[in-house]
Amino acid sequence: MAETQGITAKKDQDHSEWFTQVIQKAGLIEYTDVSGCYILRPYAYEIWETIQKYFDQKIKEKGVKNTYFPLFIPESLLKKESAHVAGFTPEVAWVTHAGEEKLSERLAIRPTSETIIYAAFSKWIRSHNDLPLKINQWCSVVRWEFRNPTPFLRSREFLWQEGHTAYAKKEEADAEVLDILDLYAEIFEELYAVPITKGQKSEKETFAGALYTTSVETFLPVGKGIQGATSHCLGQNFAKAFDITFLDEKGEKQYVWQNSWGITTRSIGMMILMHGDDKGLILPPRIAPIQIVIIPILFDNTKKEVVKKCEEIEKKLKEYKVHFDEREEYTPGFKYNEWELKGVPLRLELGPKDLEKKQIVVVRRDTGKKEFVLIKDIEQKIPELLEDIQKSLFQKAEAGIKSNTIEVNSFTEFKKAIQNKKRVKAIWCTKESCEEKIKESTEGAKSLNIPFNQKKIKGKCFHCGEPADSFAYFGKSY
Ligand code: 86X
Repeated sequence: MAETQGITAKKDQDHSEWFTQVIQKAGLIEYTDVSGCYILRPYAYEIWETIQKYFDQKIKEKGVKNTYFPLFIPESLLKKESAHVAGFTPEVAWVTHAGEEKLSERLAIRPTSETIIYAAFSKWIRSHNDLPLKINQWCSVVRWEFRNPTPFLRSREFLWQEGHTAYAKKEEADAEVLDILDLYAEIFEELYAVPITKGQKSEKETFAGALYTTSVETFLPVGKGIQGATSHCLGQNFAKAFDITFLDEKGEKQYVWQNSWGITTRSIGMMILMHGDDKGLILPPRIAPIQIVIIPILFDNTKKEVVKKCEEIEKKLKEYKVHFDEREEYTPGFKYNEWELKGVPLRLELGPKDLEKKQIVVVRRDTGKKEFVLIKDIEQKIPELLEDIQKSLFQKAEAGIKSNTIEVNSFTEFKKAIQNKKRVKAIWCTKESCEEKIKESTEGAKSLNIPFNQKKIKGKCFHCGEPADSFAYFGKSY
């Protein structure tokens, strides 16, 4: 079993090799013959299902309905709102033929579905009674990236949800943008145990079709910023391009206010990069497909009793995702390594000596800490431990981000901090022209976002010296 061999690369020395080994050996990803396209094996897909289930329920509570739109978008439709598509066209994959027959019009494989969805919105929305309209779809999209593809982080096909909504009033749309952003923040912080910063994207990083773009961002131990999810207020840009209008209470024709928002399977990659170590994955209990693994220490003369006790314990823990590893062809030590590699939060070991003492050995994946727990206490002790692991993973990540963040006052300090792979906090004008210059002279440092959680200040931009009223985070990024 190739996937059960240990990780030979170190996370902080040979980072990308480490990532490649972890995702394959832990059984998350299989490569295929198409560059940039990867198999999400059940162990990865189960994580995505947990995210789906959580988010799906939350948006349904807000009145969002799921739909499914076609994969193919006719070229003329994709290019209708040209402003937002212009920069992206090199990434679009096209279907040109059916069999040997050339199609009369090329069909894009959806890179995102604004155009096809808003063409339908313009048919469905007539009066204020048709609003708000809130739909979502879970699907895959294709963006033919040319930068080196990486599973989860930059794949040519990936899974996501895309939410698309239309409102009569701008204030309603504004409120939803932040509501959805809060849900994304919850996914990262509560499920993935990944601390994020909520904020607004700079002019340069705003989606071209949007009035403004908000995001959740984190900063990884390798020294790179990464966007977790985005929630856009599209204003009336698409409404005007696709003629999405309604008659208000006074019978006057108005354009709708729209939002779109999405989270992708990239989020799984962020979690892996945040928590993993030299032994492999470390999965937070709330998203782990297996939360507890039970490993029996088997000897011929005590096997029956030990297995029986393990099965009893498995039953006691049926509220959790438990796996009893009964395989006899592997040693306990081999199994420990394998489940560590797969990131299972808790390992329970039980042998004849433990049986005598009516106890079980419990080992945490995150700290490696081992303790003996009386079997009668496990129903009380296990949930405490799982919660503690969830919490400490978050706290450790948070401390890491904090220690990797530097506040600067000048561009000289800024460049030095970027070189040292830090997240940089700086008072900034937020202008596109300023960001372009920063990017050029730092080999690609970008703003992450402008955090919402800050007070307006009267200051000067660290780079151009123009008046600035807020700080932003910057970094090299994924
Ligand atoms: C931007 C905007 C938006 C719904 C989201 O961020 C969340 C979910 N959509 C997506 N975007 C594009 O519009 C786009 C368009 C084309 Cl044609 C493309 F090839 C790539 C794209 N990438 C991103």
